[in-house]
Amino acid sequence: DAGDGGSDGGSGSDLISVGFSQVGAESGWRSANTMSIKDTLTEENGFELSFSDAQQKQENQISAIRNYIAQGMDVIAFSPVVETGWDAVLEEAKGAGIPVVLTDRAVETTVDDAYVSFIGSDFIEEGARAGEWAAEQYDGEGYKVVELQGTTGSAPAIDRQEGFAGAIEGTDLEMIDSQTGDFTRDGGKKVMEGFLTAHDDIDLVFAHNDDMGLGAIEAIEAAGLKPGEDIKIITIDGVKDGMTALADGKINYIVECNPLLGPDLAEVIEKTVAGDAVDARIVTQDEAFDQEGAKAALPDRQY
Ligand code: GYE
Repeated sequence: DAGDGGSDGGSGSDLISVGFSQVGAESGWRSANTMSIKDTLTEENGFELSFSDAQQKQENQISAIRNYIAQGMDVIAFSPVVETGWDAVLEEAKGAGIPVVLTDRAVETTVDDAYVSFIGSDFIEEGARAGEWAAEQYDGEGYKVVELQGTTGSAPAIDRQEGFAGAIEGTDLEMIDSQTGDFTRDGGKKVMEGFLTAHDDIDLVFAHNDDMGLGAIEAIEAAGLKPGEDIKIITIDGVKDGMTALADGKINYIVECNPLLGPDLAEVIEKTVAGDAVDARIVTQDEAFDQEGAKAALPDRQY
């Protein structure tokens, strides 16, 4: 069917066909995000979803998007693994008249009107909230901080780093090392092992997501130290495993990043197909949790 860019060619179905290119399955956040998208873009709700996992590789995302263009999907949505390098494929989608929706992560592009909407959190704000909390807690002591960055070149890694750095500027916190752990638990563990070998005076870890913070916990414990006490940990996301570590006192603070973007995405797609106006930017609302907050939130946490 398809091939003409219309809704599902000759099959006669009025489902909206959507091609979704996901980043990968690198973290608990990503699993929850995928679940939200699959649970919302169902046939029952009027969608025919084609979903692909790019395993954190931009070239896989680009070929998935090209496939969706060739198939004449009604709408293409994706969560761009990195910010740059999308101009050609965005131009192709535009040329084919297929609207694009960005979820979760931003792109930097020179293509005009490259997408109808970008749905996701404000990552600079998340980094800033983490930094502000750190600066309040540890004021006056000359604290040494290390940073576990997300995927190099990704919007959340760039923005969280910037937000945190801005918030601790001029405080007693000093960033002594910063490397990418690619948003994975294993990456966080390996980078933290390196930090612990290189520095014997780390007070605080800022991890760009829960999974890397959980990996850092393993490395800290293996080094005979107590996470949350000898070395404090701040993370971003607020998935169940992270919140559990926070409730247990192994993580000290979590800034939430809401992964449940499916409902907003469904609404934007429906409006776009109907020819209605949509907001060009939809900012997801996030909370932040300390130990007590995590204990209170955990029983109702869905992911
Ligand atoms: O924080 C991290 C995931 O893009 C907001 O990607 C997302 C980030 C999230 O791997 O856990």
